[in-house]
Amino acid sequence: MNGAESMLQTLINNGVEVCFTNPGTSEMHMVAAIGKSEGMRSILALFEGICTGAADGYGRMAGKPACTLLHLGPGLSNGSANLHNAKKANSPLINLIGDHATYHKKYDAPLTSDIIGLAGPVSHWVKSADNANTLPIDASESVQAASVKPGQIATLIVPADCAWDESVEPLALQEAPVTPLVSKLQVSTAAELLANGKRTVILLGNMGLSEEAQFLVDKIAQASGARVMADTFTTRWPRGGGRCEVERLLYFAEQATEQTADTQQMIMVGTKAPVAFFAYPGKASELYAMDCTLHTLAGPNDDAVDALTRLCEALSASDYAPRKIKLQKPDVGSGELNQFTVGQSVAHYLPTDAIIVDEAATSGAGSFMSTAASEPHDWLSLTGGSIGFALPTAIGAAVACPQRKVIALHGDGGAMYTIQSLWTMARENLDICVVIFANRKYQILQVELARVGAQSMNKKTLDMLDIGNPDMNFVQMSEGMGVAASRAHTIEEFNTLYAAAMNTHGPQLIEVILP
Ligand SMILES: Cc1ncc(C[n+]2csc(CCOP(=O)(O)OP(=O)(O)O)c2C)c(N)n1
Repeated sequence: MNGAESMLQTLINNGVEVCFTNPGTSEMHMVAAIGKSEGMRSILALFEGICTGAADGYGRMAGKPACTLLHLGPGLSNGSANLHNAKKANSPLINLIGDHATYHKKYDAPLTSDIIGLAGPVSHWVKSADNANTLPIDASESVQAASVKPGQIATLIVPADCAWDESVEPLALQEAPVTPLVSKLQVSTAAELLANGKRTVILLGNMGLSEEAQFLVDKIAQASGARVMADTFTTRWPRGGGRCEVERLLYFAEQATEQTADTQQMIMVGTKAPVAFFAYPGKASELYAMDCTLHTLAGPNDDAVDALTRLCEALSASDYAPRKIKLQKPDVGSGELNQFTVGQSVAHYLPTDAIIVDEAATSGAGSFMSTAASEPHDWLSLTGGSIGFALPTAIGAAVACPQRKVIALHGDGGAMYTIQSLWTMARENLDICVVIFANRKYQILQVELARVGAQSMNKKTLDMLDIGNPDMNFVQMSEGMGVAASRAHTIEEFNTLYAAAMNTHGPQLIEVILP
C-alpha cells in the first residue's frame, strides 16, 4: 500500500465515507486511492468553495466528518470562505490538501505556497505529513480532531511523495473523543439564578438546541418561568410540530437589544453571550443590558444535554412534560408575490423531516415565521456571514440524508457565489429544491448603507448594491447545468411549481421574480 491508500483506508476505518473533491496533479495518488476504494464516495464539485460548503452541510446533518480534497494553497484559498462558515458552525470536517513532494518545495515552483499559513485561520487542527509511514497516524489524528463535539475543522496537508511512497498498514477505528461534562458549580449556579425570581433568558445554540435539549429546557422554563431563546444564526435548529417553542434572537442590533432589554440574567447553553453582527456608530456591541448577569451553563464544546438533565434535577423539573408545538400548517399563500406569501406556501407544502438551508437574506423571514408550526424540519443557517454557503451546504445535507427533501432558500446575490453547485446537484441527482428570491439587488446592503450612517445615496454608490443590468436568468443558468428550472411571476405560479417540486425527487430550481 502506498501512503495515499493507507491514509484513505484509515479514514474509512474511522467512519469517513464521503469526499467532496476538486483535485489537481499533486493529489493524483489520492484520486487513484479513492478511485480504487470501496468505502469512500467521491463527489466532484466545480469550485473548492462548494467542496467545503458541502462538507459543512454533511457534517451538520451526519454528525460526523466528510473530507474535502483540495489542490494546494490556491485550492484551499478558494475553499476558505465556506471553511470560515463551517468553523463558526462547529461542523466536523477534514480537509485533505495535496502539496508538492517534500524535496520539490525548495524550488519555489509556481504552485508552492504557505499552506500551513493559509490553513491556520480556518482550521482547529493542521498537520503537514512528514512521510508515508506516519501518514495513516496523521489521518487517524485528523478524524479525532474533527470529531471533538460538536465538530472541528481538521486540515491534513499531504506532500505528493508521502502519498506515493510505500507505507504501513492502515489504522483501525479509534474511540471518539469524550465530550466534557460541565462542573457541579456551573449547574448549581444556574439553578440558583433560576430560583432568584429575576427575569432570565436561557440562550441556546449548537448542542444546546437539539430536540432533546429543547425538551429539557422547556421543563426548566416551566419550573422557573425563564424565557427560552436561540442564537440568530444556528448550525441546525430542529423546528416545527413536536418541537418546543424557542424565540429567535433578532438580527438587527437595535431590535435584539430591545428584545432583551428587561432581561436581568442570561444563561448560555451550547453558545456564548450574544453580540451584534456588526458594530454601528453609537450603538452597543453586546446584545444584553450592561447590568445583565451572564452565566455559561455549557459552552459550545460541553455536553449540553447532560448539563440540562442535571439542571432539571436540581430544579426538580424532571417530571414536567415538554410542551410540544402542535402541528399547524398555514394556508397556502395568495395575493401578492412576496417573501411572506411564498413563505406560507413553503410551509404549507413542507414535507415531513425536510431540511431547509437558509441564505435568503432579506427574503428569509417569511419562511422562517410560517414554518414555526409546520411539519418537523431542520433549519440550517449562515453561521459565519460569508455568503455563497447555502447551495453547497444543501448538497452536503442531501448526501448525508438521502431520504429527506432539502430546500435551499436563496437570495439571487448570494446564489451567484457558488452557482456551480447546481451541476453537482444534477450529477448526483440530489433531492434539492432551490428557491431563488430574485430581487436583483444586494437588498440587505441597501438597508445597511443607511444604518451605518454612510452619507451617499447617489447612483454611483447605489450601483455597487444593485445586481440588475443585465438581469440574470437563473432558469437558463440552471438548465445549462442540468437542473430543471422554472420561473414564478405570481404566487399562484409559485404554488403550482413548488407543490410539484415537493412531490418529485431530484434537483429543481424555482426562480421567484419579486416585484
Ligand atoms: C463573502 C462575502 N462577500 C460579500 C458579503 C457582503 N454581503 C452581505 S449580503 C450581500 C448581498 C446579498 O444579496 P442577496 O443574496 O441577493 O440577498 P438580499 O440582500 O438581496 O436579500 C453581500 C454582498 C458577504 N457577506 N460575504
